[in-house]
Amino acid sequence: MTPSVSRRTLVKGAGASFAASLFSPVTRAAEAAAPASEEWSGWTICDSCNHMPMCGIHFRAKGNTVIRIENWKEHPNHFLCSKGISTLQRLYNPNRLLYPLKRTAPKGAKDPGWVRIGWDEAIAMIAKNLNEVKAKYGAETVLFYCGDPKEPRPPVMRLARYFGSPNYCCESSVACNLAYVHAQELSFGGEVSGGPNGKAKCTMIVGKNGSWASPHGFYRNLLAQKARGLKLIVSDPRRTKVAELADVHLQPRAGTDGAVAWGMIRVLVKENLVKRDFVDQWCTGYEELVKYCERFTPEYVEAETGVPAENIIQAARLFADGPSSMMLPGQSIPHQGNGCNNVRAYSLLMALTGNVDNAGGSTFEDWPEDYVRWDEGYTRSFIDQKWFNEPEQKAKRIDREFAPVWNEMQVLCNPNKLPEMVEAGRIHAFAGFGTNILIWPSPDEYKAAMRKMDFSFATDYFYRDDTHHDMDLVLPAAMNFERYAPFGTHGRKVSARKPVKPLGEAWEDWKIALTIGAACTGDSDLFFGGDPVKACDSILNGWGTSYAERQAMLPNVNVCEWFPKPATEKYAKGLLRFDHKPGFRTPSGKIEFVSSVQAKHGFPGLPEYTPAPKPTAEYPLKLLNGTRRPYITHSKTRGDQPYLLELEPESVINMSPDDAAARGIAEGDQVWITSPYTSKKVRARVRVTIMMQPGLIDAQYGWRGDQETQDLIPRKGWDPISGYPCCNDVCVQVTKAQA
Ligand SMILES: Nc1nc2c(c(=O)[nH]1)N[C@H]1C(S)=C(S)[C@@H](COP(=O)(O)OP(=O)(O)OC[C@H]3O[C@@H](n4cnc5c(=O)[nH]c(N)nc54)[C@H](O)[C@@H]3O)O[C@H]1N2
Ligand SMILES: Nc1nc2c(c(=O)[nH]1)N[C@H]1C(S)=C(S)[C@@H](COP(=O)(O)OP(=O)(O)OC[C@H]3O[C@@H](n4cnc5c(=O)[nH]c(N)nc54)[C@H](O)[C@@H]3O)O[C@H]1N2
Ligand code: SF4
Ligand SMILES: [Mo]
Repeated sequence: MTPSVSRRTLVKGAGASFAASLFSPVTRAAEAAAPASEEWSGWTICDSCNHMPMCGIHFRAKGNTVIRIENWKEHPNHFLCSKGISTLQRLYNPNRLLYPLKRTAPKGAKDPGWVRIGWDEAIAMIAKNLNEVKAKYGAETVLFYCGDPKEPRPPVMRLARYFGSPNYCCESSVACNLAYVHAQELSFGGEVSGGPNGKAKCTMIVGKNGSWASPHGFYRNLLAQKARGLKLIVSDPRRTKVAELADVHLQPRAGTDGAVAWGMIRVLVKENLVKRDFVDQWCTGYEELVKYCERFTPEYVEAETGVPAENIIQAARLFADGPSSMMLPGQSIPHQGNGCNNVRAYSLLMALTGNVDNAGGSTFEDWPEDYVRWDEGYTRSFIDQKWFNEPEQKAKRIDREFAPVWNEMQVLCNPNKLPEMVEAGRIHAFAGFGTNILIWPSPDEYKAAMRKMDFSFATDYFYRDDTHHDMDLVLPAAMNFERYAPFGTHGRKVSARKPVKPLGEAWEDWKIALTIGAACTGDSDLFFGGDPVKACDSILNGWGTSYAERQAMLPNVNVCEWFPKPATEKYAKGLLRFDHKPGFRTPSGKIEFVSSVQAKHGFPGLPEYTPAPKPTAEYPLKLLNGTRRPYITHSKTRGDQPYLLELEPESVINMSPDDAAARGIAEGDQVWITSPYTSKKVRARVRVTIMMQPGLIDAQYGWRGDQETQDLIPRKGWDPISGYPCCNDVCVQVTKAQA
């Protein structure tokens, strides 16, 4: 903290009284605003790619203006990428939404007639409308939703809870990586994974391109581990930077991973590489597994997946010679019709080789019992997770029929059938925080659903016409440089921020959610008087610390002793189950090769393999609709951070040299993409690259107008175990556009 700022520190209560008496008060941005001539240091977390934990930003400000951003060198993730650096352009983008807007024209009108209103009017309007819908149709007909922004989630979930709607959803229950966690929970009762670490002899990375999608440390660590002799298996149809380091690069046809995994399982069984003592004591369903794997002979697997038989055998042997760890896919394979089962099949390799919660293998998180990740509410008590898990609440959720396994297992509701649910009268109002309708296949159907709502609002950094056009209210959210909440957790380390004051009349999402909660319920205490810092302290005080204490430590980010020290074999020590008995958090207490929850809902309990849609003469190319690029995040960074738009100003698809040559396409040519599911033609430019194998192209979704690839994906054939759309299971044709 610079002297110029500490002079202006205001002595004002911050959170629970014990914290306030123990520690100095929180420095509030409003009070800290220094004269324009004085420079001071602030600290925040980057939210530009939303993978977690995020990178720390140290900034320099003059008065209330951020003038420079730098690496926060004491932070665990301290190297900023191009997206992080350009968040400064986003902060001062002249198009930012800075005032609450209310529509004055009827929904569906070409011009919504937006007018600026004050916060008092906006909050009163929200409370009145949501409570009216609740009285008329039931609280559960209000859908609370957070998009990819992870930071608003805990208070929005608390708002849904005390408003009384179990229909709380977020982007992670639309798509993203929660289906991978879901797949793991079905077999292991929790997430078990392991990046390349110092004790691993072998690591297998499946459908994950960490060199681009989680850049901090991932690639450097991988290089270091390779240098000390780590064996690396990578499964990825593309030749990524990660795959280029592999000892065995399995390059299956997209969508065929289940066959690869079962082929490896069969090798373990046939070559007596299964750790029988571990399997007999801790797993169920081994006999069924042995029987089912029979059909996945190396010859069949080679024909089905395109992976040479000897590579399957070599990969299985390498993995069995552990300790071995496994990193399973974030969003790639889960976005396939058989995604969950394909992930589950791979994950069983860990159990079969005894590489579960062991040194050098894959481990469960070392978390206190009450803790859940910050994107899921921080603590079970903050969001009252028990309430969401009551059967009575589960029965009111809109995912109960179309994704019953998900409904039973997951606390977050899956909203992918929103259009159908609005049509059926099961959803009447929408409360969105950072919402983007372009994340869904056939976005027009979601736009139409929004138009039919009795009432809807969203908070955002920008006005997005695609999403907001037919809403009743659009509210300005403060950006990461301008907010206190949430605090950060990075393993056992906990960080606070020192922000600038929001521009215009933007409010922190936490303040918006808490203020709406207080207004809807009439209980201000339940929502901390609308104060994000007090809400953070309600969690942090339980951890023996406070926001003020963490802020006073800046720039240091220290361990919070509430988090237990890392341990292995937690399952044997009774550290995983809520009843503290040895075993796993599954219904049987064992690792379930045959999932009892899947079986209960009428699905095969084993993660069986279902072949993915295959290319045809008319649509000969498989499309990966949404692989990450290092300089783009989804739909949002492009116009918001103009520097990034300069790097890739329009939709670019990657294509193999063979496919390009066969179509007379050269690097930079404009093309049309067509699919069997729409009459629309989608425009793109081509990059010709050996990263792609013949028969495969990749694209970025979320471009607007005729570059939007979401229309190419069907609204059927979705994964029945997760209810996720099959963004990566589509076959298309590409033709060169006439000059
Ligand atoms: N075809 C296809 N579809 C996909 C995917 C794919 O790979 N292919 N990926 C899926 C995945 S993994 C994801 S994560 C989703 C992407 O999830 P989205 O929700 O689409 O993420 P963004 O495009 O980042 O858009 C989020 C919106 O929130 C706003 N915003 C950003 N930060 C904040 C904030 O802190 N507060 C508020 N109030 N607003 C904010 C942004 O301005 C933007 O309008 O898309 C999914 N859909
Ligand atoms: N730069 C940047 N970083 C991001 C994001 C971003 O938008 N931009 N988004 C963030 C979000 S929300 C998410 S969910 C994560 C996603 O992080 P990742 O899941 O690592 O993202 P992808 O780049 O899609 O990497 C997936 C890899 O899987 C491969 N793949 C696709 N289909 C298959 C298949 O059938 N089998 C196998 N074995 N592999 C397959 C693809 O070729 C690709 O290389 O990234 C996060 N980080
Ligand atoms: S990797 Fe880049 S965009 Fe993602 S949190 Fe770090 S700096 Fe921000
Ligand atoms: Mo995601």
